[in-house]
Amino acid sequence: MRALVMGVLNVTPDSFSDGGRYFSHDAAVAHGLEMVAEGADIVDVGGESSRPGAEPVAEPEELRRVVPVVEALSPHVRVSVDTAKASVAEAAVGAGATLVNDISASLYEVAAAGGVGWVAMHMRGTPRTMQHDPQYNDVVGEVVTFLEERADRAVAAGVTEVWVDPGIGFGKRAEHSVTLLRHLGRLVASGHPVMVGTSRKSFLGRLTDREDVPLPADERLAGSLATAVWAMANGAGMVRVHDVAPTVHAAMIVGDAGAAGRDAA
Ligand code: HH2
Repeated sequence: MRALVMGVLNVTPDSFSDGGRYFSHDAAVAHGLEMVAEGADIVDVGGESSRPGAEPVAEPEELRRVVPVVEALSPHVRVSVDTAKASVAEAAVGAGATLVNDISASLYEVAAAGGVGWVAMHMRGTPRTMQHDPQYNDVVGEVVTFLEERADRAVAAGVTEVWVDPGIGFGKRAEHSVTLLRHLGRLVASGHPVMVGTSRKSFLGRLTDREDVPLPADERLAGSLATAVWAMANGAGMVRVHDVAPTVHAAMIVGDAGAAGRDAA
C-alpha cells in the first residue's frame, strides 16, 4: 500500500509558492479537481498563509475564502482544512471537511466534536516570528515529545484518527528540518501515523543554492520529490505536496518497492 498524497490548495493572495494563483473561488475549485484527477487522496484547503512573516487573516475573511471551496470539493474528494482557528475548522467540517490540519496543534476538541480526523503539527512560535533564530537542544526529542503529548490529549478527547507532523520549516533552521527528516523513524515509532510537508520549502532552496542564492520555489520539484520519497520510505503515511502527479507516481514506486521487498522476503 502506498502513502497518501495530500494536495495543497491555498486560497490566499500571499502563500509562499502559489499565492494568488488560486485566490478566486473558480480557480481554487478547478485546481482542486485537477489535483483529484492527478490522484490526490486528500485536498487541503487553506485560507491563511503560514509562511515566515505572514500577517494573520481575520476570521470572516478566512471563512469567506475557505468554506465555499470545501463545499464544492467535498463531494469529489476527501477534504482537509488547513487552519489554526477553531471557528474556521468548525465551519469547514460543517461544509464537508473530514480532517482538521492544525498547524497550532490545539484544535483537537473541534475534531472530536465533529467526529473527524486531526493533524497535529509542531511549530515554534507563530508564523510571524518563528524563523527569528529558532534554538533547540535536541530538535528530534523536543518535537517527538511535544507531538506525543498533543496526540495523547486528542485521543483522550475522543479523536480516533490522529496524525502527527514534525512541521518542517516551522520555527526550524534548514539543519533542524534535515535532522528531523533524517530521524523520522523516531516519530514513526510513536505509533501515530506521520504526515510530512517539505514541498517547495525554503530549506530545499538553501541546500541546493547556487553561489549562496537559494533556488527559487518553482525550481524545487526535485528536492520536494527527494524528500517526499525519503519520508515515505522511512514510514510517513502521508505527504503534503503542491506537485501531486509526480508525487503520486513516486508514492506508487515506493509502495511497490516495499511490497516487492516483502514478497521476496
Ligand atoms: N506547511 C504549510 C502549511 N500547512 N500543514 C502541515 N500539516 N504540514 C506542513 O508542513 C504545512 C502545513 C506551508 O506550506 P504552504 O501551504 O504551501 O504555504 P503557505 O503557508 O504560505 O500558504
